[in-house]
Amino acid sequence: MEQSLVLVKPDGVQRGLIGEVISRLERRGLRLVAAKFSQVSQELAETHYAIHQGKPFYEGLIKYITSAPVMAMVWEGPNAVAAIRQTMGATRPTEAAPGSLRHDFALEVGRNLTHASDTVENGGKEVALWFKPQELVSWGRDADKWIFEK
Ligand code: DAT
Ligand code: MG
Repeated sequence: MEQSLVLVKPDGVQRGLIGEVISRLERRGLRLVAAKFSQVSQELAETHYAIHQGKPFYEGLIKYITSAPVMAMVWEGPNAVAAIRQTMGATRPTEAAPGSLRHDFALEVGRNLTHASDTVENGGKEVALWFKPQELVSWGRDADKWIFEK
């Protein structure tokens, strides 16, 4: 099953939006696999955002993600990566589709509430970076057959 890392970033946690993010993903039909509330270390932040190293916003990004706790989760489902990115909305809140989280709750790219993996391959890598294999729960939901076609 396709999996994505999802983070409710420090602004989302401080603004009391953890429940809103979880609610939207649950409502969409995605299945929760793992969750932990934690303070992100400098080392984890730098590894997670290694691809952005050297960009003008990099230092601010690391400061932001390490500034307060985050809610880190793994969600799965058919087309989970694309579905979750759509539920989050475009990186820049002013370009995010109406009804998406970033549209409905954010204004600035540097305070855009959430992170979600951008490809299936990165989903796998990010899940492995943030969670130990034994922290991932493999389970069946009674409603799965009404949400997942196969
Ligand atoms: P996304 O989080 O939608 O995957 P990304 O991977 O391109 O976006 O960038 C990671 C984060 O870095 C993004 O959520 C917010 C920040 N960011 C990206 N581009 C930025 C910019 N031009 N100015 C400030 N922050 C930026
Ligand atoms: Mg990204």
